[in-house]
Amino acid sequence: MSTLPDPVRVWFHPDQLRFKPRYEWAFGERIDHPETTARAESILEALRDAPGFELSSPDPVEDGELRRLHAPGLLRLYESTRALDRDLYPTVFPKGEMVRADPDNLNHAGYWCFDAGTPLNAETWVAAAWSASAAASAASGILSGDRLAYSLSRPPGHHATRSRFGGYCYLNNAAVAASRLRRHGRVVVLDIDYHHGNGTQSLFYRDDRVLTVSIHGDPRVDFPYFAGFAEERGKGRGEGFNINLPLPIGVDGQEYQRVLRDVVAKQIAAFDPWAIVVAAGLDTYELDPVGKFTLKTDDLRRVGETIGSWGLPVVAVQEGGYHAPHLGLNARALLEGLRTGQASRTAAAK
Ligand code: Q9C
Ligand code: ZN
Repeated sequence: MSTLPDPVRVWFHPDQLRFKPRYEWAFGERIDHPETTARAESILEALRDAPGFELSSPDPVEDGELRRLHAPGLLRLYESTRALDRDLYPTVFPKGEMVRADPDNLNHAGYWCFDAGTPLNAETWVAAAWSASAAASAASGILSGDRLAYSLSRPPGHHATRSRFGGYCYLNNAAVAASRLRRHGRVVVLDIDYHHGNGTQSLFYRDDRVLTVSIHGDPRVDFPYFAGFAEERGKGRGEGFNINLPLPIGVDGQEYQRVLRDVVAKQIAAFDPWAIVVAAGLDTYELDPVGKFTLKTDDLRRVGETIGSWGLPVVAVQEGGYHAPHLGLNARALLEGLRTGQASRTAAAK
């Protein structure tokens, strides 16, 4: 008897489209902001037409759940941004010396920010909160038996730390998903975005129940510059439970696949998790204007197949990916790959 697999739920809320960052600063130049609403629209269009996907509206994540990951001051600042009548780019970033920062004073926003590419306006908070809610609902889908769930998170999340936003990220969506899953056992966050997932790394750095693995462009030459080195392996009981795999620019699909199969697969198998969160950045794509790897759409499909073949439930949380015209096709390829990989594993087990 053959049955069709259940459709993959695509978690998304239309209010995620309300936030429209217009520009960012890159090496002194004002450039169009890469993190556009066209990205999410490209993905929605590609998955709407594809068989096997079903659009679902998330439940709002509660403040208490966000507070277990993010500092009260950061969340309070986001509340304050609702009064903004313009885009705010922090320009003063006080460091560790004695500073008293007031989250009700938007002139102090730089205290909770680490770069100049991540503006705040009156729509930031609503979009970011739904983006995190989508990840939370996707994780809950896994808890009630889904084998694969996709959070169309936008704005992205993996650069957001406990108390700072940056890298186009405000709330750490993948960490929200991982936290829901971690109550039920060991969880891996595998970050395949082109950029190092510094926020996710820092949130679980002392945690031995969440293994964080990030494959990314060498941070000596690419954002976030200050983290993502192989020597960062975790602290305290979390020592050994953070793995960074920085790769040179120009890496292609074959080399990427080799890292996944020869290095990542073994580390994850040794950790023996019950579920995996994929921080699913697609800025490793050859035409991406921000990332500097050269993966093709079929390489992204194979990345999905490899991860799916590990036989674990998967929450894929959208991160970067800035070539909007092909972003939907790439998301679809990754997700179809994940499903094919999972099916091959199920078939082999029978
Ligand atoms: N012109 C994510 O992919 N800015 N964030 C680089 C580019 C920072 C990327 C300058 C890139 C952050 C989620
Ligand atoms: Zn990225």
